[in-house]
Amino acid sequence: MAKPELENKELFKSGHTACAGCGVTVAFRHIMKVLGKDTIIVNATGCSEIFSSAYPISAWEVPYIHCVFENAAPVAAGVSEALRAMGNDHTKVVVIAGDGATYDIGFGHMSGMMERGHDVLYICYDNEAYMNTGVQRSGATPWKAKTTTSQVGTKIQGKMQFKKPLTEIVAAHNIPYVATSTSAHYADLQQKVQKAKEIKGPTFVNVLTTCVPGWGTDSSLSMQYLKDAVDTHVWPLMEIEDGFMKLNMKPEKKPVETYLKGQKRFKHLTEEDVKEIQKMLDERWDHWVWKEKVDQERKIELEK
Ligand SMILES: Cc1ncc(C[n+]2csc(CCOP(=O)(O)OP(=O)(O)O)c2C)c(N)n1
Ligand SMILES: [Mg+2]
Repeated sequence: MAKPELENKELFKSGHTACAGCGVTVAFRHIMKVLGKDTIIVNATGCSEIFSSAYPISAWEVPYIHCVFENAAPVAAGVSEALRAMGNDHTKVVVIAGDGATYDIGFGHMSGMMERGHDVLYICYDNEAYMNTGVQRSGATPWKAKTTTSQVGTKIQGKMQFKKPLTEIVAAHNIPYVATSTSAHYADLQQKVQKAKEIKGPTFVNVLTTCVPGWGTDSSLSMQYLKDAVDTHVWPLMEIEDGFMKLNMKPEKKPVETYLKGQKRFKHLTEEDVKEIQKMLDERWDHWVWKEKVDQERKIELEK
């Protein structure tokens, strides 16, 4: 991937009120360095809107619209169409929304935007729960994780359902570009945002980020947990370009305990739970490696 040209000026500024060690702000800084000034941000309700845009201050150095929780995608679609009607073919419209807004509450609206083919880059920052309202479980919360609405007791131990496979669901809309990244893999994140920025039409980047109070982790370890998420194959770095999937990193697998340990939301896990999670991860990784092989061989075949 080509190295993107980065904006020297910070377009997501310090002075916001995010927690120390918040993974979301790190992602925003790097995303804005790639997007540059000719950008309109449409931000769904959630922590990011609260910590970055409490009136009368703003951390954003570009035009910014906060909209209600569920409708970031239609607002962005409207802005994008208005720009087109005005003959503006250069300003990029970018949605920034949390997992609650994307996996769950704004899901239908996002799907409609993808299906209609608007020229919008949708970035989901996935911290795996509704953090702003006090850590409620979302469709993105992993199996067994403790949240305030997936408690640990004698009958139930954490979330009983599995994480929704949103990246694959969005890819099934047959949009030109879908990718995963994390706040800690700066070069990967920047290159993917650059690629998505240059594509006309709907694109999607799903960024795993940490939440210190929500995950119950040490604020100095936010980036380490994200690196471990990739190295344990919990969150593979991938791109699905024109329908063809590619794994961007194939790290030597670390045991999943490396990632789970020290996170209070997983403190109650038994040895059996960890074994079960490891088994699921191994099966899923084998599937991805197989899928990449099939997709890439097919791509070469079609390009002949
Ligand atoms: C329709 C609607 N339902 C619920 C809320 C309350 N609410 C505001 S922020 C938020 C959590 C957002 O979660 P997420 O999108 O994951 O972002 P995060 O806070 O984790 O950054 C909730 C439930 C709301 N504002 N509107
Ligand atoms: Mg969230």
